Amino acid sequence: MRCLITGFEPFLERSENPSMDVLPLLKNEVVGCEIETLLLPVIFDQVFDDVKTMIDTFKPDIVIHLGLAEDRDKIALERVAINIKDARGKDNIGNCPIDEKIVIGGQPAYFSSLPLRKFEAVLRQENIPVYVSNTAGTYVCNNVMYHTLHYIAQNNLPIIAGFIHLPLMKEQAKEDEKAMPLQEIKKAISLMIQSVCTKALN
Ligand code: PCA
Repeated sequence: MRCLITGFEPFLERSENPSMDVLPLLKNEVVGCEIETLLLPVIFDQVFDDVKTMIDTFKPDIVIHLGLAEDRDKIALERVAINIKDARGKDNIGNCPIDEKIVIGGQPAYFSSLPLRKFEAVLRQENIPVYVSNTAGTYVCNNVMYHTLHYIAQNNLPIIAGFIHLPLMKEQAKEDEKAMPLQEIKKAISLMIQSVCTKALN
């Protein structure tokens, strides 16, 4: 099994991003699964470039995109990506698209093909706060999720893919902010990868 995990650079007023910090902790974490990681720019027009290259060359069985949602206090398993760019703030090169389509002529939305309820159950068992979220927003995270699912659909690829939003990590949060220790975030992601790899091995 090959698994591509992506994270994001810091953006807007934050100087850290747990989805970036967790990447180096994931390599060789899951027996039977070859994990590649990729750090993505928070740039609407460039975010999919390296993902596409990695899908074509590494040929993953699973793609899991990770990003920060600082208003969430649980691991958020995103159900759906919608065909809209509607930025609440500028991306990292100053673009701020409003009401634009991600793919002109593309379908309105794609559902995640990751086993979200299985992930939810695996994390609940370990008492890690988690839920299935019905919006990935309309900023760069939704954008990459849409692009990836669209590319997989268009090319009929045997890949399951989706997006998971992370809370702030304790190490970066102010005292009054909701957050999760980086080690717990790492454990959560490893458990989810393990659950899909184990299923494939059986
Ligand atoms: N979160 C942003 C983009 C990068 C990230 O980590 C989002 O939720 O769209």
